[in-house]
Amino acid sequence: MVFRKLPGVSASGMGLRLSQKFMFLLFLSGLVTLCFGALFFLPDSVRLKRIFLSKTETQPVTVGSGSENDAREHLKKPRDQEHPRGMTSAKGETSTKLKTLTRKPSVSHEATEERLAGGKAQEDFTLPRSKAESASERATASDRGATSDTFSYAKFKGCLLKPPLGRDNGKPSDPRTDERREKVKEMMKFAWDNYKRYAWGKNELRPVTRNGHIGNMFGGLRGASIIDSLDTLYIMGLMEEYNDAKEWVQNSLDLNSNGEASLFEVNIRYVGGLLSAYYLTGEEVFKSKVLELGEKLLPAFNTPTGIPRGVINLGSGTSWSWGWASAGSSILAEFGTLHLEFVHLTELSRNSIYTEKVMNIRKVLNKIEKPHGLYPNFLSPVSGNWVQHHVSIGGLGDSFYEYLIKSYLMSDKTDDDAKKMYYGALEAIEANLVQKSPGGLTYMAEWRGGILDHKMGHLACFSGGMIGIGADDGAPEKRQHYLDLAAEITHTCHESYTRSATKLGPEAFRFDGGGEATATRLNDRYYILRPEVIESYMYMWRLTHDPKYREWGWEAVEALEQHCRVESGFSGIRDVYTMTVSHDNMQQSFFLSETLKYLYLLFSDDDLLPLEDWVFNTEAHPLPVVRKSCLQDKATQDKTVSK
Ligand code: DMJ
Repeated sequence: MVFRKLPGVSASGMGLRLSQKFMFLLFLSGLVTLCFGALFFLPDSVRLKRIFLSKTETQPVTVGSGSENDAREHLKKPRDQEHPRGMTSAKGETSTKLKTLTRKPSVSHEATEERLAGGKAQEDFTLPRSKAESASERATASDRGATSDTFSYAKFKGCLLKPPLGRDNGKPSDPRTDERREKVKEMMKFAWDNYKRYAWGKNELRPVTRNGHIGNMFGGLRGASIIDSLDTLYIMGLMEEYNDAKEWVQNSLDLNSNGEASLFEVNIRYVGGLLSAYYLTGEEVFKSKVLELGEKLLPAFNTPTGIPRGVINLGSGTSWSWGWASAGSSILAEFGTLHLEFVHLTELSRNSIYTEKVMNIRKVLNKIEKPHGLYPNFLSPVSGNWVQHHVSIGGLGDSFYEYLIKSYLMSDKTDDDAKKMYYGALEAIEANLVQKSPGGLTYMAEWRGGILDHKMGHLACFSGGMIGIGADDGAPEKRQHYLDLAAEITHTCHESYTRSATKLGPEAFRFDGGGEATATRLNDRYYILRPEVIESYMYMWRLTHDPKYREWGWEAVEALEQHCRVESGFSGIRDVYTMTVSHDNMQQSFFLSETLKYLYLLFSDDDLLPLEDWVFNTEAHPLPVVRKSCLQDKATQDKTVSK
C-alpha cells in the first residue's frame, strides 16, 4: 500500500490521515493484546510464558508456621544452600528456580524461622482472576447442586456403631496406663494455657519469647491453635478450655479475611478442625462456620483441569501456584488431601459441588499415565500433565496416599475407586521405593526419575499407620504382609528416635554414607514437634495391642518433657543429636491437634473414637464414616412416621 501526503496533514506519522492513524493504532494494540493473551494458553513449561508472566504476576509471599507438607523442604534451602527438593530433577531447571527464589524480598527473621519450621513460599505463575469472576463462582456455589433435604445431626448419631467417647471416655483400666494418659492431658493443658496466656487469637505460640505468631499460611485467618485444639480438648474432657475455644469461634473467628492462604493448610486445619468439632458436639456454630469457609475455597478449583492451585486469596478468590513449585504446578499432597473434608462439606451443606470438585481430581489422576504406576509430586493444573518425576511417600506426596485409603474407609468401604487407586499405588511403592538397609531396617526411599534417594523424612513415618489401617482390606494373601510392612516401617521410625541423643527423631534420616536411620546433614537434624512417628505407634497399638507401642509412646513423652518443654509451652528443637538443646521458639498448632491427641489415644481404650466409626484427617481431626444406606433408611423411616 502507498501512503500519499495529503494537504492539511502533517508529515509525521508517515503522512497518514488522522482516521487512518487511529485505525492503525487500534489494529496494533489489538495485536499486542492478542499476543499477550495467547501466552496464558501456552503450557506452563514454555519459557516465553515464564519470562513474561512470572515477573508480572508474581506476588511473593513467604508463608508458614511450620507445617506444610514438605514445601518445608524447599524453604530451608536458603540456609543450607542445597537445591530445593523437587526442583532438582532437571539440572537447568534448578538454576532457574533458584533465581526465582532470590527474586523474593529478603526474608525477615520471622520468615527465616518459618522456613526452618517448614513453611512454604509462593509466587504467582498464573493469571489472577477478577473479583467479579470469583464472586460469580461463589454465588453459583451456593445454588448449584443444592438439594432440599437438610443434614440431621440426630440421624448421623443414630448411624454410628458406637458412642464416640466410649463407655468411660476411653479410660484405661490399667492404672499405669491411666497415669500416662493423665500426663498427656496435663501436657495439653500446659500447652493450651500458655497459648491462651501469651498468644490468644494468634495462630501459634512462641513459647520462648512468650508472644503470638501469625504467619501467612492461613490467609489472614486467626486462631489456628484454637481450631486445631477444639476436638483434642473435648475428648480429653478439658471442658472449660473447650468452652473458651468455642466462644472464640462464636465471637471472634472472622472468615472475611483477605490474604493469601494455603488451600491445603486451611483445609486440613480449619475445615478439618471445625468439621470434627461439629460432629463431636453437634454445636451449630461449627457447622455454619465451616460451610462459610468451604465456599471461600472453591475458586481455587477454577483451572482448565479443575486441579486446584496451591494458594488462594480468601477474599477475592484469586488463586496462585506456589512460586517454588515447578512451572506453576500443583502439589500432589496438597490437591490430593481435600477429599475427606470436601465429602463432609457436601454432607453438611447438601451441596454436591464439593464432592464434584474432588471427584474430578480423581478423574484427572486416573486418566494420566503413571510412570511405573507411581504418582509424581508435581502436576500442571493447566495441562493435567506431570511436571517432573519426583515421587515421595514423605513431603509433597504423603497425605495423597493417606487420603486414598481413608476415603475408602470413610465411605463405609463403598468407594471402590479409592480402594483400587490406593492398593495400586501401594504396589508401585513397594516395587520401587521400599528398601531394606544392610542393618535390616525397612524404609521408603524417594524416587527421582528412576534414581533412588536413600532418605526418609519424618513426614514419611505416617506410612506405618497408613499401611496398617489398610492391611485388612488388601487382597487376602497380602493382609499379613501389609501388617508386617507397617510394623517394620514403624520400627525403623522408632529407630530414628532411639539413635539420637534426645530420643526425638530428626526431620529426615538417611541410609547411605555409612549411617542408618540417622540424619547425616546438619539441616535435617531438627524436630518441630511433629506427630507422624507417634501417629504410627497409635495405629499399630490399636491394630496389634503389642505393648511395645505404648512403651515407645512413653519414651516420646519423656523426651518431649525433657527437651521441648520450656517455661511457657512446648518448643521444637534445632538438633536432636545434642543434649544442650537450642529451641526454635515455636509451638506448632499440630502439636495440640495431632501429637498430643495421638499420644492420648495411645494410652486410652480403643472405644475412644473407635476406628469403625471415625477416620482421622491428616491433621488428626476425626471425621465420621458416612453410612449412606443407614442415613437413607433413617430418612425413609422418618417420612413414613410423619405420614
Ligand atoms: C501436619 O500439618 C499434617 O500432618 C500434614 O499432613 C503434614 N505436616 C504436619 C505435621 O507434621
